[in-house]
Amino acid sequence: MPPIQPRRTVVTSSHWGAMEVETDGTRLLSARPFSDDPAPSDIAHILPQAVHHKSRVTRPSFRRSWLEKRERQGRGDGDYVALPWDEALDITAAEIDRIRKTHGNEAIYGGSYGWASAGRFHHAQSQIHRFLNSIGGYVSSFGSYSTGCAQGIMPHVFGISFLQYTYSAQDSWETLERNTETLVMFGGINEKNSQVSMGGITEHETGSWLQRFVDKGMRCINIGPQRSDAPESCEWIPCRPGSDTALMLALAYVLEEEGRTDYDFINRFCIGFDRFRPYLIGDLDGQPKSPEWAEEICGVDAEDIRELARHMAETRTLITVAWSLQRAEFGEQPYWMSAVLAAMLGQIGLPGGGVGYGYGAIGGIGKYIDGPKGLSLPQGENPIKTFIPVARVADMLLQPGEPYDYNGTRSPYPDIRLVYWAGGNPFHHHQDLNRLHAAWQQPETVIVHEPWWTATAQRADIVFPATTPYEREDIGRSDLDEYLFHMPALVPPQGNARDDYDIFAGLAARLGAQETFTEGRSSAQWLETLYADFYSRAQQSGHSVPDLNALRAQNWVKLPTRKADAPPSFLARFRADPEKRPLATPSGRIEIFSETIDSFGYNDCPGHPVWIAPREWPGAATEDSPLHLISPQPGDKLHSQLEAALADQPGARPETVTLHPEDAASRNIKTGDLVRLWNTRGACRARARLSTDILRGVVALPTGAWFSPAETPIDMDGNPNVLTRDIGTSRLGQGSSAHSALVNIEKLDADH
Ligand SMILES: Nc1nc2c(c(=O)[nH]1)N[C@H]1C(S)=C(S)[C@@H](COP(=O)(O)OP(=O)(O)OC[C@H]3O[C@@H](n4cnc5c(=O)[nH]c(N)nc54)[C@H](O)[C@@H]3O)O[C@H]1N2
Ligand SMILES: Nc1nc2c(c(=O)[nH]1)N[C@H]1C(S)=C(S)[C@@H](COP(=O)(O)OP(=O)(O)OC[C@H]3O[C@@H](n4cnc5c(=O)[nH]c(N)nc54)[C@H](O)[C@@H]3O)O[C@H]1N2
Ligand SMILES: [Mo]
Repeated sequence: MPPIQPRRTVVTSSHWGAMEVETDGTRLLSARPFSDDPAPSDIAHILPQAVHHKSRVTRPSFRRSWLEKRERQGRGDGDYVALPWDEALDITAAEIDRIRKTHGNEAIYGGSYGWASAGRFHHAQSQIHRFLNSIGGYVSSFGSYSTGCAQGIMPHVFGISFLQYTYSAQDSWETLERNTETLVMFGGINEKNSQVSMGGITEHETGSWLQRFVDKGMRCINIGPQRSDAPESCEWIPCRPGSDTALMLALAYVLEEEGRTDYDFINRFCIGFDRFRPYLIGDLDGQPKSPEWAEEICGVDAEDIRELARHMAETRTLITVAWSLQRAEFGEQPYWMSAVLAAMLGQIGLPGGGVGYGYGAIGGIGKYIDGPKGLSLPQGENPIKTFIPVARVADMLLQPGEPYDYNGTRSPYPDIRLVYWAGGNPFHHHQDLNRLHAAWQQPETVIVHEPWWTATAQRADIVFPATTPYEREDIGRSDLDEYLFHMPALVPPQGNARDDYDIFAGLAARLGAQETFTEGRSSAQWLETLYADFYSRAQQSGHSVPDLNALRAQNWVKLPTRKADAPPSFLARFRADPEKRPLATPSGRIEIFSETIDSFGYNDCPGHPVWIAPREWPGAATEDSPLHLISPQPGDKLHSQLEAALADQPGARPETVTLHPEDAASRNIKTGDLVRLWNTRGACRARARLSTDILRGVVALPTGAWFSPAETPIDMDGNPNVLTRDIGTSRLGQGSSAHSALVNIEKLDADH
């Protein structure tokens, strides 16, 4: 019997915020948000039920037909054999060794996308990459589902990586409050999404900033399919999804037509306007991109477009663009065009003006934090240089050896024999899951580390039970947050779960890579080493942080690293002196026309921004698929995490789909009705909710339900990714096109 410990409450960090977690040393008893958080997320409350849920993976498990006959077929059939750790690690190491010796490390896919958990040392992506590097390398992935397309296009436009732009080169909330007069938000700035920030967010404040902006008289305009993407006090211009580029072009057209383009700015700081202008005014294709032209496409009144363009030209205007706009077919275009529109307004580099991305995506964006850096596990070097754009995983598995285009390169997909995943749930996050299910039958072996029996774990040959952050010691820290946390183990590992680190160390030892992977350290020793490095770097940069033992005693500390005034951004410095501080683009300027992109010869992403109608969007609706599906992030959780316990709540599953009363009426659907959504790719159930806050012709079904196909086949819990299309945004960005999908919807009888 373990000694009975007194109840205690400990603060720990998570991607959705800090939590005060009560434990008796054996079980988590309750979890509530950190009391100093002014606008806490409610995600925490379900944590104890999730951690102790019956769907935890408790033992190393092998799919029976793989274990007995090495059969690939049957992934997802649920017949598993549990084995003791030593035997499980022996079998797994032998299989990894067989694959690397027979096919080379280029046959191992370790892209392993996913958010996993906060906590710096036990970060699953760093762990798996370090392990795979230590045994000879792996095929990796580039970019993210969040911003993969933007990461392709934006460096061509501004000469800086998109992540650097969005996380560290945008104006702070304080700067916006002082300077911005008009905030034009494509896709809104949604407080729901700002609950989350990778690596942790302790004080949530996005919602309160928007309220302050409105209160001080800033004009805040939400453009998009849902009113709920911004506070009610903001204006809403309903606009069809997928059509934003046309609206931006029309705004640009008005500037040009009315002599409001800032030619001083264009001539001094940009290149290629002369190549773009003939397209804009219609000299190139006979079609002026006028407000009347855009009205047909976007459903926005032409006079409203004119009025907005004038207002933007006359006031300090910040254009913000949600990441969702580039998670769609041709997502490069609204991103590029928003930059061109901002350039024509001439306010790029002025405080509170220009263009910003993802202010509503992640709670940390808009906070300027000047804190100590570091605290991540070194991943080593990957000798294998082959990678894929992250969202092309099913294409890779289905088409080994086939060439594909990406950002000016053409390469064959590698021939993958082993898929290794830790810290992500592709059967939640990938598009067209029925297609992924078929692709998943290709590799010889699939290995997954998971705390829970997710749909991905259920499709692996080998499943290792991983601990959650509440079962191990770690440090919580994010560059976008001013807090530092000691995250102690609150309960013992559940079942026979092990830390990812210990699983990899066990495999590395059997594969002759023990020293390379562990450097002779236990996880406790790694934590000491990483923290000591962080501590001395902090000292050097003039930041005072407690040493590890002091942090352990204090549990958490708030560092004085929040600054209202960020130093001038790279764009402000460029504006001040474009000759001395040119951008890192080929021209040294903002590229309205890019010779580089033009030279790729892509008709799905030509040399300047253009409107191209997606294959699936409201304008292409048919009788069979009359409605446009958007699949936003869920408000009550992070992706598919904690789903096991959430799904147990009465009425929680299937997931709720929001639709307009007029779309519902013709189908006799009422709020609370069970419905079926379908298209040629798949079908799922959902629970209807009627709202006039969504554009007619659009339905919104959040992500996050575990893929749960029944025989019919219909996904029972409502995962939108059985409906979404698995195509790249274009040959340039090859991002996920999750938000471009047409569907049908009908009422289901209650017994379905
Ligand atoms: N249709 C549609 N699809 C989308 C999107 C969309 O907008 N529409 N958005 C996309 C975006 S932006 C993203 S980021 C993805 C998110 O997709 P994912 O990041 O894959 O989603 P998560 O549910 O966070 O998956 C993390 C998994 O890691 C597990 N885990 C947690 N901690 C640990 C740990 O310590 N060790 C191990 N081994 N596992 C752990 C969790 O149980 C969970 O199953 O979804 C994408 N999918
Ligand atoms: N609570 C919670 N917050 C999260 C997450 C979570 O899982 N849960 N995930 C986090 C992650 S990983 C990411 S990447 C970010 C993503 O952040 P975003 O990409 O901003 O999030 P989405 O929810 O996909 O989209 C936001 C809104 O964009 C609108 N939209 C969709 N298509 C279009 C379009 O074509 N045009 C216009 N104008 N609007 C459109 C939709 O109405 C949608 O509600 O969110 C993060 N925040
Ligand atoms: Mo994301």
